[in-house]
Amino acid sequence: MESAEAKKVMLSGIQPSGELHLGNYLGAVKNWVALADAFDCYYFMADMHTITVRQEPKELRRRTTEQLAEYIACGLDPEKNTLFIQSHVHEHAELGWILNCYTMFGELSRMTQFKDKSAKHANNINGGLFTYPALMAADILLYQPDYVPVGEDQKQHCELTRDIAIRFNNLYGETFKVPEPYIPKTGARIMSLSDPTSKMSKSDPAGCVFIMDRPEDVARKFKRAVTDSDTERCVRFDPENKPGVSNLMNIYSAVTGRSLDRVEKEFEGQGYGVFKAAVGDAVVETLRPIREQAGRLIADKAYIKQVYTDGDLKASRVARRTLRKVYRKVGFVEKPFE
Ligand code: ATP
Ligand code: LTN
Repeated sequence: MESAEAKKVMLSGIQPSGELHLGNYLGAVKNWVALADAFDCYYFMADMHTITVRQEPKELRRRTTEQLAEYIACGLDPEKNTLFIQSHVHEHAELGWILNCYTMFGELSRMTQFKDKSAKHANNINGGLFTYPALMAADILLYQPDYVPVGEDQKQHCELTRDIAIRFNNLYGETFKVPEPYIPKTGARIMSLSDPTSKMSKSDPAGCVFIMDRPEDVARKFKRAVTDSDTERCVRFDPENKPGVSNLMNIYSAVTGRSLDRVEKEFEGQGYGVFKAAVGDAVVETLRPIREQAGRLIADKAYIKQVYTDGDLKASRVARRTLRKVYRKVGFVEKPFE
């Protein structure tokens, strides 16, 4: 039998900056669930990243524990996955500082997420927003993962993490495993239902379907989804010329597991109205059990606390080991007492 030590390691995180949405689920969490048996998995609430944009403290606290309940409701079993809160494991901040010193100004300046967020929050372009990728590299490298399952938009940060790890290893000898991003074939980039040329995001509630939305709201959002103004009016996958319909096909394919070809055949000769209603129904049925289970778990505060307490213990043990090695390599004097 394969021992836990021999399993490959997976790690990922999501910022509790808003409610979990369909893009987060299809681009990230759904794949985490599928991989739980084959890998040693670590998933966390990236609350330290979240404060790079101003938050209401009470809301951040609520969303962090609710996000954990939603992870579990999506199928992440706490017995099989280490689920924790980033700020509980202080090694993230400590390694984050060190990796800041091995990350170049030019590299940070090229990050698309920094450019997007600094345009969106022009009155608060703080240092944390800029150095965010060094903290993300620390989040990852502390756990020596093989893969980082994320949506398409995080590929650039994962590549920078690899560059930082390689740079450090070249200077000090093998210290970090160099991880690879793990990006799904369908669902890696779900677009907004109100503007299919921009990605579905928490900051655009109209075009965003939240995991906790009521079924009638999910159905309504799909009925109102922007389709394309071409004269053809048929369900065909063509992201360039038919971004609205192609996005809905991608969503339908991801939730039903049917191929895009099969989806095209299924709706042959049907109008957009029928198609949009069918996608809405399929998403409602996918989200229904998740929403119901999340509701129950959110109410069970003692259980949620137990899960993040256990997660903290396990994650801290692993993180401490890597950080100790890094402190030694960079030349810090060993602390006499732990
Ligand atoms: P924000 O709206 O603040 O930019 P977000 O909705 O992009 O946030 P994140 O916390 O940044 O959410 O992302 C969490 C995970 O979900 C990441 O792995 C990211 O790649 C994935 N993800 C986010 N949006 C989408 C999307 N529209 N399609 C597919 N995956 C997505
Ligand atoms: N940057 C990510 C969230 C995130 C993350 C990570 C993802 C923070 N640390 C480590 C994977 C691994 C985002 O904004 N979606």
